[in-house]
Amino acid sequence: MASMTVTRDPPVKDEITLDREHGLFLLREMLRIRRFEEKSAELYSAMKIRGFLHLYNGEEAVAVGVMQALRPEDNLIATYREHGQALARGVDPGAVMAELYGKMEGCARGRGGSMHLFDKETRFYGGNAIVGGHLPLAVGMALADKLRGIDRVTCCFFGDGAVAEGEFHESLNLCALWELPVLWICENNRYGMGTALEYSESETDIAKKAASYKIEAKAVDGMDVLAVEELAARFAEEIRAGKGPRFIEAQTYRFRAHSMFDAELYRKKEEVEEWKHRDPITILYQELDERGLVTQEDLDRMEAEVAKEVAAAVEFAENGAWEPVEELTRFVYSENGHESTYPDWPAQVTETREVTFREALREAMRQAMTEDERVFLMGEDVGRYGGCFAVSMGLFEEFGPERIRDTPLSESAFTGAGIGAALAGMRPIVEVMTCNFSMLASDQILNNAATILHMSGGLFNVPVVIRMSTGGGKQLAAQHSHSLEGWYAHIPGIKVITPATIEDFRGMLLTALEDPDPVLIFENSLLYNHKGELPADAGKVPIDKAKVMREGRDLTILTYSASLWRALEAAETLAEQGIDCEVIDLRTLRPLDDETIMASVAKTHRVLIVDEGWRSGGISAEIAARIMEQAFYELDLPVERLCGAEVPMPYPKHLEEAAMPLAPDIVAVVQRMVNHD
Ligand SMILES: Cc1ncc(C[n+]2csc(CCOP(=O)(O)OP(=O)(O)O)c2C)c(N)n1
Ligand SMILES: [Mg+2]
Repeated sequence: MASMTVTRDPPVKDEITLDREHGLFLLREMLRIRRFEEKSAELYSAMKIRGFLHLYNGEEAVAVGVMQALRPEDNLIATYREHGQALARGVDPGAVMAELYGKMEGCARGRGGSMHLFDKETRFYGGNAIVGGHLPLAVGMALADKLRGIDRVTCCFFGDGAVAEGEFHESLNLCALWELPVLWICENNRYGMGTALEYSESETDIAKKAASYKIEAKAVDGMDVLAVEELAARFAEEIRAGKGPRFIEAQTYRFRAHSMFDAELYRKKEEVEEWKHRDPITILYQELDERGLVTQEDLDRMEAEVAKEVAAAVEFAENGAWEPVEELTRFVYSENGHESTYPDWPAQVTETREVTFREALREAMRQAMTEDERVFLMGEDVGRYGGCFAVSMGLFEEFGPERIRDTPLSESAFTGAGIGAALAGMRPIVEVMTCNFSMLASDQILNNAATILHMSGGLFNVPVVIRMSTGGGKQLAAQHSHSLEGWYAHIPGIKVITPATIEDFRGMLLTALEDPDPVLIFENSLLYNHKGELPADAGKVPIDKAKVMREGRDLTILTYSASLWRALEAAETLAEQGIDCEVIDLRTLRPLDDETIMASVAKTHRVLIVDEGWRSGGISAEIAARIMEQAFYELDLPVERLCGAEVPMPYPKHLEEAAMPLAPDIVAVVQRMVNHD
């Protein structure tokens, strides 16, 4: 384990072998970023570039210095102030400028803009604009490499502002705990927008904070490219030697405003001027000059070359095309569909055996891990404890701690790590104990998993599977019992599936793992103990189709998850009274299978939606609206909804039951609807 020392001694400059060629290269790299950005500011004023534009002027030595330590096969992930990193990494300046313009030729097809530069060839994973939100992704990318034995460094840039975010602390802990090959670069430019570090941190020594997680951490003069390069190279080497993560606090300063909207009321002009005396470009020029390695002519020639390069980038962007509006919804989901690995559910079931839904799910995970070495399970207590609902019981002993990974309580970090590992080519299954807890990871799910494919213009997909329990009925009160699947179904970019049968508990997971995009699986905790007949050769099932579970002619009940069994029970009671209900298991809330729903509406002309989730703005409202839009004239009476009561779930049994749509409630509503005629 790395020692936790914070060292601050300046690098021994004389020991840095600096030849003319390399010195001029570094100078040119910084100049290139500086001139590119000055031009960007000009183009912003000319309204060619819009949105937020965060410039890097003053901080160039950090990106340029660090980049010298990286190899082509290394990963890079950065914040929204990332033009410098992208250019220094070798992303084509024309593609960067076109991205700033929002043109199709941009490095993210114009979908990301200045804050979201992506590039596959240079392994540049954004451009991320949620402060601290990309740190868990770096953890996951490095985890993917460690699991596969790939020798690669993941380098993650972020600002001092991120240090106050929970994701910083969760990520550093996870990274240090698992000894992952991440080079963390904190660009401490002393401000997070207009808030100086001393107004946001009780401890302003950032390297010290990193060291408290047992990560070897060092502060460096971020205005001195040679110092940054020297430290980054040493740290990268140590990471490659298997010594775990390293952390650099690069002390720097931005010369311009936070973004183009910033009036800079929070700092004095004199302060900025003072820092400009420490301009990284001047510092390097002087250093080279002292060593007799540079001349004014060199600088003039460089300026001319850079000006030409920037002009060419602008011309490229100017000549670029706008994405046709018809392409608007491209890259919300991958276009290459499933890569089929697992056999389908057998058409004709011959031999079966009775197992619980929990066991069926466990078998699916076992099969996936046996057949695909990219699959691993990660979450709180999934290993040594066996899973809080005992779903993964025994898998730890079978597959070991690398593939059945117990995580610290850090929903955001481990869910984000799953997303990062998926980005890097793994097929992680992330288990979140309950959907209530998933709210702590909602940033990762909503802002990362659901957006990256689209934001990167189709470059990077996220094949992660996130499982979580849902639903009430166990007297677990208001922070363990909610049904939030409908809330997640609101989000484009993810798929939301809700297994209710043994086939689906077993087969949906396998299909989800083949899906190129993020899939959320909501498992009602009451169903884990259900038993069913599992075919000997059970395989995968579709995750985009609803299923008619009971044919009927008088009324359609649309439902999903545990409510399916209540609806089927109600249908039996109603059948005894001569009311013949059709019961449909929606199975998937996003995408909804409109075809199956509308076909049933056309058959029965009456619809009741049963949803354990809350009514207002819930999935039942969406379904009712779709029926109105697509099958209004088929209806004999208004669509009705039976939903969870709009209360935080209460603890006492009788109140909990009153808050959930149970079989007798369904019977009563159906009777009223049918007898209404
Ligand atoms: C989670 C989150 N909160 C707030 C913001 C708004 N915001 C954008 S940049 C920024 C300051 C971040 O400062 P720092 O991390 O130091 O990076 P710098 O801009 O200095 O490079 C804030 C508050 C955001 N993008 N994300
Ligand atoms: Mg800052």
